[in-house]
Amino acid sequence: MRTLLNKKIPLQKYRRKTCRICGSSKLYPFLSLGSMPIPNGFLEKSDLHKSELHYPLKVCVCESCFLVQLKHVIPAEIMFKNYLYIPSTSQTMVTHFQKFADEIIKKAGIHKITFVVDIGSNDGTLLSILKKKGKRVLGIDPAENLAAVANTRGIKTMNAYFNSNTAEKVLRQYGKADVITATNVIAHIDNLHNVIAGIKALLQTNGLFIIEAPYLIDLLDNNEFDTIYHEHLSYLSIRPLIKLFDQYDLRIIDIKKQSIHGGSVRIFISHKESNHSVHPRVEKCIAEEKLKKLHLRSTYNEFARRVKVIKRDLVHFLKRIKKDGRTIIGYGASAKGNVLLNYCEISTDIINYIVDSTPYKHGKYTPGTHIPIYPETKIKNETPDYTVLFSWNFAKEIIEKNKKYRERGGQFIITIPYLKIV
Ligand code: JHZ
Repeated sequence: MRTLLNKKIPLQKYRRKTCRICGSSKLYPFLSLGSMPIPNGFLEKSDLHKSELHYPLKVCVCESCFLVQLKHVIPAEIMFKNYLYIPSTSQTMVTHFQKFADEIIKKAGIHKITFVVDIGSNDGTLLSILKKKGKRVLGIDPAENLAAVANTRGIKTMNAYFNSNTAEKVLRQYGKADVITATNVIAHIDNLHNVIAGIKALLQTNGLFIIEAPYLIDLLDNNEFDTIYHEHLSYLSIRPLIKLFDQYDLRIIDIKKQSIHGGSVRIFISHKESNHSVHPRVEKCIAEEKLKKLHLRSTYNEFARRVKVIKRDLVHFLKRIKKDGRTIIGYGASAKGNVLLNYCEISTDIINYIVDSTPYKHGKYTPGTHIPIYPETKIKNETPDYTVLFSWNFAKEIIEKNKKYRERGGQFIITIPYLKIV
């Protein structure tokens, strides 16, 4: 596969020299996945002959506060203005958000929550559940296409990036928020200080700021290297976040582990002066991070070594079965799938097509590797020998709904945490 690293890209300008939480310049790089297009940059057929901009994908750990982060920051407008990822096409995600909404409502019973603001509200999936339960809701999302979808569904959504200016606007128009949620969005934010200053201003005295994001320990333990991509600027763990919140007189009061997206954490944050008490789970989590040696270079070097082994084994296996005349397709045109494809240099010579449940992705092509994307129904009539599961995080749901494909002899290839055929 060609690497079209456009010489005009000012890489120097995109490089971060200091940690986004503590400002230290002690950033230890431990893995490079090469250069590739942004993984949600799906292409139209008419784009296929054009060159694509490839951006470096290097990850490092701050040796002062231990935040794992990307070395380069691609401008947010390139990645989020028009966004094709929506969680609502997955039943697992919808059920997850329903349970999350129930948890918020349960807390609401105690703390009289009425107004909920969701940052990175996407198409309004979480807020629509809360709205049905009688809460006043406001979404904030930078994607023009998704903010429009949410507003059409009746979920009031500001098309904006959340920061201290946006917080001021919300304050003026709607008043303070009882709950502010941010699911799968904190990792995407470069200027975390500006965002947390906005949270501090917008949150009620006894309000809750609730973050959910993939957890660094799961990423490392399960070799989830394909979740490392340009959108995800930080790979969250608890200790660096404590340092960040402390500067704004905010504190973590509880942490609940979630199985979603290969292992996530739901973190509850409040003002220090609030009447919330701190759950012992917070100390437990800190202890676990020490035990997992998240502060040592060797932890990251060992992870990088395993990533290279996964690439070698997967490429070797796919080439062998292809040579044997087997047909291979993919399932789930996910961002992480595009990282795997680009990093392993797997293209249409190996994968015929990918099926996906997101209508916005149908008829488009994967960035960098140009594999066509079709609706899931395509494998109702065809039985490719092998299907690579690019959305391994939804393996249960996808395998369950494709029972018949397996009965007809089709097999799934699971790549993460290690190569497995089912
Ligand atoms: P999925 C997203 O990453 C984007 P991605 C984002 N950057 C983020 O932070 C992480 O999530 C956490 C399809 N599918 O969720 C739908 C089926 O086709 O793994 C999606 O295109 N059939 C915000 O893009 C893709 O797979 C199904 O039955 O890596 C899943 O993408 C199901 C369940 C999914 O996220």
